[in-house]
Amino acid sequence: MYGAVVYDSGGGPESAAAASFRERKMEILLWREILSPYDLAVKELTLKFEHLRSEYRNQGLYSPIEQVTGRVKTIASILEKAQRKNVKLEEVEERISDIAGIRIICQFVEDIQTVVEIIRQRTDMEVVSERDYVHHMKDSGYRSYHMIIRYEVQTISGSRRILAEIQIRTLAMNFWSTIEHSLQYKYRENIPDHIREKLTNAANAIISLDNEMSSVRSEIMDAQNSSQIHSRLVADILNNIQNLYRVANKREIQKIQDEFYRIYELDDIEQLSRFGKELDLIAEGYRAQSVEEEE
Ligand code: 0O2
Repeated sequence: MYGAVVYDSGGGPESAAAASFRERKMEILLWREILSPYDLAVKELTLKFEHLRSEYRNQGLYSPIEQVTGRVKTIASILEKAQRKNVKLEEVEERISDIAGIRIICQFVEDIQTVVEIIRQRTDMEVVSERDYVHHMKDSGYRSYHMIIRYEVQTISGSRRILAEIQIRTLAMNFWSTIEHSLQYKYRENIPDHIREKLTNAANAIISLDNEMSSVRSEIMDAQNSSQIHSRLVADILNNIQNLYRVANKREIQKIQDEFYRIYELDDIEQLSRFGKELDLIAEGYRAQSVEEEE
């Protein structure tokens, strides 16, 4: 049969199974090369969104981004989607826009729009298209905001502008879609009617849950902000005390420490903040003193 027996570099005959294994290995190597820029894009984008989250938190601000995850679609899933959508292999990179996928999870529905605006304003991502499944729920009950972006990565063969998909949704929407996705995987698109019905009910419950949470959003945000301010204050105070150990005398440190425990137990953020400022002045005094001594 044509192509059934090929010859390896050693000149001996190679079995059809070995040849097909070798071809598959080459294919996998090729896919690895194709997917490499997508892997880079996922890493970079995840880092960038995570960094935004830390910037908000470090400045004591509420972050519209709660969690960020990313993945490169598996080869099997790319091939399955290409087949389902009748996409030729050479068109895969242009027609399958979620090879690189980022998921941004928010606490509240309102945060989704904030994240969308942030992405629209960025100069390192060009928004190609958007789909609002938050306000236009899919028949399945799926809700999420999708943005397809073009993103530039630098590779050893130069720069590449590739497509990536960003899915933005609330924690509650994510819970629903994760469960539904695993059922789709199990039932391969043929989810039994009684389960479908339960999923629809759950999707409606998710809408109510998100609405309920939105109605107490400002209270929740206030509580989260003060808890963040509290933990930052405590971290700064402990850091100052630790530094003072090196320069101040033991009795003074002991007094500062006792005072800290006393105020900490009062659970009063105003007093803690005042104590923190006083400690800053003491630490500043020691720093000035050590500079004078060095001179
Ligand atoms: P996976 O396994 O998550 O990668 P289209 O442009 O409409 O022809 P496409 O690209 O499927 O086709 O667009 P769409 O509908 O916006 O879906 C893109 C992704 O959104 C899907 O990717 C899913 O991740 C998610 N999604 C869409 N609909 C549903 C749904 O009903 N349930 C769940 N759980 N997720 C959904 P993939 O490649 O289908 O899957």
